[in-house]
Amino acid sequence: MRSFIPITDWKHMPTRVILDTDIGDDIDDAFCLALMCASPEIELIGVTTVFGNVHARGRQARTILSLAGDKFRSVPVAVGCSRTMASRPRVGGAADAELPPNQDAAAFPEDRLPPASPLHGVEFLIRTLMDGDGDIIPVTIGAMTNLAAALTMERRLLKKIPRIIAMAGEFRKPMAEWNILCDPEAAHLVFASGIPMTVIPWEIGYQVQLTEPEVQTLYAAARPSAKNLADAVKAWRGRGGAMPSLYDPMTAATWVNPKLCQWKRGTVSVELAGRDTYGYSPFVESADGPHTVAWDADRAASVKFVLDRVLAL
Ligand SMILES: [Ca+2]
Repeated sequence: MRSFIPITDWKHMPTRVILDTDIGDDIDDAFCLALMCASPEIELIGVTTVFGNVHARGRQARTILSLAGDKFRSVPVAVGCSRTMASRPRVGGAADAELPPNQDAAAFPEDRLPPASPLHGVEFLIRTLMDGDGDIIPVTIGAMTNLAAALTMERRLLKKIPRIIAMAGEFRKPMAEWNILCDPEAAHLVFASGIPMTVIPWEIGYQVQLTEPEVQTLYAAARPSAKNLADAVKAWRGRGGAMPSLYDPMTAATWVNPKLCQWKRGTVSVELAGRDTYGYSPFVESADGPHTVAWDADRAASVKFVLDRVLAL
């Protein structure tokens, strides 16, 4: 077994990011978007939505941005792919584009929001990344359909994207993690692209779960952004959610402070052929692999980092 890689390997720049999200189902996307707005180390230059009801997801994203302050109201939100590339139907879950996400009660109606970007999410990704200086990092916290489609349509992106940060996969338990399971073919295209990736697996969110007193801290918040996040948590819990696990916000939290986790390097692949292992994501350690994966998180420090920032937004 290889040892954990040193934190000194990290490059903190660039910090311009596009967030690609399935906000509205699990609650952690809302935490992630709020955390990005609350983090001066990150410049959020766009949001794309993916999977199922992408229009309602975009409305929730624009709600969070509009509450985060004037400079975020103009951040473009582009609606992306509702359907996936997956070769097999996914068991369970709401991929139906007609179903509202469970946190829809926390999203403003359309007439209270800045308009969505006129571009499709995939087009937004291609144009923004190609127009950049090779310094823009896509952060994917849902199915990877938009990013895989962008890489397929515009192969020059392979040289334009310096790194991808993803919440995806699981390397220690025999399971298909949700974001990969929603579209394994897309995840395969992204992981096999050769672009360096920083990966937050399912295990990290499992380790970094809020407690009831921590949720109550959020419920007691007075600031509009934090109150809206509390409303989203309440809507999510009212629809069967239990305790928020901070899978998605650990992408942004560890980009700002990598010491929140220990890390390994190697190669992640996506299983597409197995009868019972479709969507599994095996990880093989190596010193020069393209993928840096989080292995263990400091729960207390991670929760404090995320809550302190979103409560102050
Ligand atoms: Ca997500």
